Amino acid sequence: MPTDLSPVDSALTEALESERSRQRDTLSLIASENYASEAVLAAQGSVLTNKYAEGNPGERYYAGCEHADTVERLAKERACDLFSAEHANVQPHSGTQANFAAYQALLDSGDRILSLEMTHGGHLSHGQPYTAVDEHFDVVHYGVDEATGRLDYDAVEARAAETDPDLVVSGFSAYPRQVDWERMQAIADGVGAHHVADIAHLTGLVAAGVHPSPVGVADLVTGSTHKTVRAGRGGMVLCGEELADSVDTAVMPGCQGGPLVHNIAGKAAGFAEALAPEFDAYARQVVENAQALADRLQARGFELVSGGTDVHFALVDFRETHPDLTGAEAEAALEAVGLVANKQTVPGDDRSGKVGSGLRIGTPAVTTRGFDTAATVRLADAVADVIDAPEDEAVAAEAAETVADLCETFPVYGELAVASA
Ligand code: DSN
Repeated sequence: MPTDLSPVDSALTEALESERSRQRDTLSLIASENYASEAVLAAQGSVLTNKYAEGNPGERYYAGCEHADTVERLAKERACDLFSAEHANVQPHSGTQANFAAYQALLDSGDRILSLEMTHGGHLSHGQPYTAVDEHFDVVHYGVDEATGRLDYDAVEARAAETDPDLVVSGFSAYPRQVDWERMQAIADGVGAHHVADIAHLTGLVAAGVHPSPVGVADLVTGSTHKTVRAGRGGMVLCGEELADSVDTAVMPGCQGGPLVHNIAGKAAGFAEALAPEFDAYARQVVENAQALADRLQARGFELVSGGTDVHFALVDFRETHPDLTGAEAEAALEAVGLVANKQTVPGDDRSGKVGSGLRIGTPAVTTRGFDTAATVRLADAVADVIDAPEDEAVAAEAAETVADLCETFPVYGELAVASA
């Protein structure tokens, strides 16, 4: 089977080779990114991309699904083992699809959803303006305490009482602290609402027991599968048996047609790796590295939302320390030296999401490359140097040298064929 695209498509080959070089020669600090294993890449790049398999294993709408069935059963069983869930639907194409299916499974059109405001760390699929979620449901929001950057559960409870939602969403994209799932469930119970916990960012930490699990606490748990858990790209919904049929129907035909069986194979491959004992050490190291990063940035005078982190990223707030610097400018200055992070709004931000006054800096991907806390402190110093002097060419040159050295010391992928890398 050809793994080299060059005889048929040189433009595409060049783009893939360039992307492979970019990933090799820069450091991904985007908290939602990771480097999939070669097994996951092989599964996702397999002939399963050719197969239609609407339906569930053993009850498909098409012939020829016996191997797709095996693949999907493996992914479902492994997801259930990994997250101690009774039922897993592994067909959602993304975390956003998983969330939409969860809402479809639990709500009627027009019902009210209470979720975290996006500028405070929520996600688009929790019902931000212009989304299908906002179009189909009545969405209201809660926030974090702007002074502490943390959830004030009493305030969330008061907001739930005030807004009387049908569903409460917990689990976030840019909240650097542990979530108290039991308290969120109690808040939902208090107003007779359902509770969906979105662990898209936390999958790997939850799987490894480094963050408490909402499985068995919330009605439904949703997530993407390619972030901290490092499996094939896509989403999943976890639940108890009593909601299994509703969830399966909400995914297909509710909001999707044919599943992406090649990605489901990637999920199966990555879940097997996350079930291996070494994965727990990886997840612990992700958090230790994030805390080392946070400590070093604070020692260098930076302000962090909530004053630190319990999870896989630190969220820097420039408003006090670098009032003239935007998140977008910081992102660009860092990218120029090979440090790829993302701008972020911070609680109470006056700047838009396209600019932001903060930066989210994550450690899942560099930890996959083998970073320990000493390497992470070097990385933190390079980040701090560049942000303190974004126009200084000598500083940029030195940071770029540090990045090159770290990339060489902690390589990713080696000599994979371009079509697989
Ligand atoms: N885009 C992801 C993130 O960066 O948080 C969420 O889907």
